[in-house]
Amino acid sequence: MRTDTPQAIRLSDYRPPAFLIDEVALTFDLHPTATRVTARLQVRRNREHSEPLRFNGERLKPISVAIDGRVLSDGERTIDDEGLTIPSAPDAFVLETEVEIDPENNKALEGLYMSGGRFCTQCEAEGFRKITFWPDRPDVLSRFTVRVEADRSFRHLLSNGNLIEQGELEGGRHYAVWNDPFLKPSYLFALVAGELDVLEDSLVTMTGRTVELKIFVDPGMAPRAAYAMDALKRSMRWDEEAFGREYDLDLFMIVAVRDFNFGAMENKGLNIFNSSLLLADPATATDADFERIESVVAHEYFHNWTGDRITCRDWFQLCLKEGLTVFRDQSFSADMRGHAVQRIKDVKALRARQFAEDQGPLAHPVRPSSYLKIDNFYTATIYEKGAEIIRMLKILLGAEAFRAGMDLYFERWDGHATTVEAFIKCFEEASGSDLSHFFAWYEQAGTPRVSLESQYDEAAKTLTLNFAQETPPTPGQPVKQALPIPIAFGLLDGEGRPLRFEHDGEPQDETVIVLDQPQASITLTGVDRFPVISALRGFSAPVVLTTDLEPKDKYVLLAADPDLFNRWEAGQELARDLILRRAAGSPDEVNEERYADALGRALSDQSADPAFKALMLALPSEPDLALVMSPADPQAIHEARDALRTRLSVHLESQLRELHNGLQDLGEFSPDAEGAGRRALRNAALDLLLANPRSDNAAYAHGHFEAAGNMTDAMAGLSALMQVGGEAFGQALADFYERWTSEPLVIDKWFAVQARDPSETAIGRVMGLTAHPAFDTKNPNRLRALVSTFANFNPARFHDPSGAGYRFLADQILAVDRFNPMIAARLVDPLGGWRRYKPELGALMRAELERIAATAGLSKNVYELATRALA
Ligand code: 0A1
Ligand code: ZN
Repeated sequence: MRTDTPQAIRLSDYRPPAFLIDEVALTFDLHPTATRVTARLQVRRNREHSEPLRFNGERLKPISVAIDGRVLSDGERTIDDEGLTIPSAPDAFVLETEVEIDPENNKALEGLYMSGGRFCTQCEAEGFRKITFWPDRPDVLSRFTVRVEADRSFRHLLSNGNLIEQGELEGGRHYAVWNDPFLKPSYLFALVAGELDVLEDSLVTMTGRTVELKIFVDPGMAPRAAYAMDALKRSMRWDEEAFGREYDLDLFMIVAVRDFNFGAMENKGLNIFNSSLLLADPATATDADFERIESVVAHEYFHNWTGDRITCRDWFQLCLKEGLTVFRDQSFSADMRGHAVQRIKDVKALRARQFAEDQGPLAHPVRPSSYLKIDNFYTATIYEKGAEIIRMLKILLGAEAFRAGMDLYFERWDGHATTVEAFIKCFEEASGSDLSHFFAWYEQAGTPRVSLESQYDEAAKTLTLNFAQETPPTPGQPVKQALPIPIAFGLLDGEGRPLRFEHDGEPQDETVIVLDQPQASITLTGVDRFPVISALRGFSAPVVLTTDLEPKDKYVLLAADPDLFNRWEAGQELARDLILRRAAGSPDEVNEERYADALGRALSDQSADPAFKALMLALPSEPDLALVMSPADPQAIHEARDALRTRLSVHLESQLRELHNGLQDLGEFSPDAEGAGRRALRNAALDLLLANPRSDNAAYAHGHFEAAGNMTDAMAGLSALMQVGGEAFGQALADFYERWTSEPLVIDKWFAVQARDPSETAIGRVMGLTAHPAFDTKNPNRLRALVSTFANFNPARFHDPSGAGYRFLADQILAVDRFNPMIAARLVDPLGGWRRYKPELGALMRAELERIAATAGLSKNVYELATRALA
């Protein structure tokens, strides 16, 4: 157990920084185990106060501290575990510090560390304090000049901004000096040094400036950066067209590293990426990888305006840059890959991660009001729900006023660190609307439940819609207020034809109402036939909607709703109810046949996009089903879902085989939406085919695996063989491993597919894999491939009644916490839902959380999450 109770940081305690730094010159004398960092800061007291100077600094070996050229004595400054204090600092002065750090032994991967023999940095949120003494907070904005010196074997020496000088030094060393003309907070600082290959290109911006583009990767990997480069150019063009935002420096660089805690990082002019989100070719990456790369490259690039040029005043405002930037990358992906398909995928991810978070002990508002470790708040709520809020803002204001608000925000706040209030104020001013009520979306945690009941009056041709909303309590917020919820809807008749109606006397095909009270009732007129309501079209708000629609109405929507999101949603709801009935022991076989027929018709719709059909074919996931079953019984869900899959498979067999045979890639592989959509449908058909327990399954799956001409199909084959199990799967795994041993990103997939295996013997294999020579807990990608995949995507085995799955996860958390608290903390989440599960499982989960919380020497990161999960 921790003997000290870590102090919470509160939004209400925010004070402007006591000291500002206008300019900084940093010098890095790089050596793997002993790097010298010299910092020369132009410091000035901010406003009138007499506070001592207190800068952050952790794990720094101090060499010297000087003010205006005079070295301070021990009595004039103190240095403790958390930083440097100078009790009486002048009002304006030059502070020079020199420290030594040890990148080689930095396995927390924050600050300056080594990955694959190269130096690299990660400073968000609080890593810069592990590099030098600094007021490490996002509202201190400075101009950086950085000199990097290293052995010549570290061929490329990179930092933010423009290269202004480089040359040779004695003793086989060389140097480079970088200057970043833009003001930035320390968390956007970056440095990379090492032997790298580079892929180069350029882009002419909207005002005719040429920007050089460089992607640095492991030697030999440059061809695998081609897709990322293409995605970067499309992102840059899109930001000009959609938001009028042009890139500002003459150079934009991206570096791929193999050891990285998260996905990627938006450092000014020098993005650093987890190599899994940058490198791709058809042989080694799946369509899902290509899609992720496109979206993450866009996300980090878009941060240049929403994050870098305008940053957060404090970390409570994290959604200001993250929610907004996710909204921007989702809009980009929708333009690249199709709006309906993208929306469905985004909502699936939102529900799986954010709705789950909101239902558990870790629920928090999009703008939290206190934290122990900000690293723990890089959550689905801040990112994905944050994006939903922006999306609602656009729906409420309309595209034009939304754009005017964004323009005003860029104009007003460029070069500053600001707040969510200041952001919303721009939209109030640009649109003339009062958004004070809307602001509650940022401060209130929890997913609103909206119910809709309707009454049709055939004689009067009116339809009355009665809405009610309620948000369940979340930790620390027992009482909730009503939120403004935009609900887009339209009507269909019983034959699936769009049905016009009048709202406020205006004829409409579709409309949006804003539900801002606990209850509301609206009456539509001119409704000529009995209507089927298609509500919350496009998922116009992040809520759980329940309606009084009957299954027959949902079949109408499934067959014909012009809103493709709701067409998909109707299918999901029908399937969900069928699975839950089975899980409760009372299968509805008549409706299962009906559902299979409806799915068959949807699959034969020639006008539908294959990517959309692939989504239609996938049943709700087991974790999604666990969220709607109370208490959740993962084994029952697994069996019920499998049983429905078998039924569908038998019923649709000839159609599935036709899809599988007919959709083979003939020409060259293209990672675009169209090619990916065809492969997705073909592989979804294969997946379902395998649910039919036929004797030729092993041969069929093996045939697919052997014939695969790209990684997407190979992985689909391997997953299919996993369903078959036994010798066939074992042999394929062995062949796959042998073929790809020297490709770490592919070996990650090899670990992940085994972690997903729901068969009873799989848990032993997963545990055994931690002793495999290729397993490496220090590499976050490898750890995630095995441990996170197991805990998050293999509910049947993670929730094994023996408790072995929980124990395994807790052991991993404790082991990893000793060197990488950020990553260890991210593994706690699957145990957090313990209250939602069957009591016998919940008790076992809770016991593991208690064991974690009681461990001596726990990091603040894990301590915070384990104790919140138990509260
Ligand atoms: N700002 C990044 C996310 C990020 C945060 C912390 C990191 O350090 C471990 C890394 C990346 C983004 O939104 O992409
Ligand atoms: Zn981001």
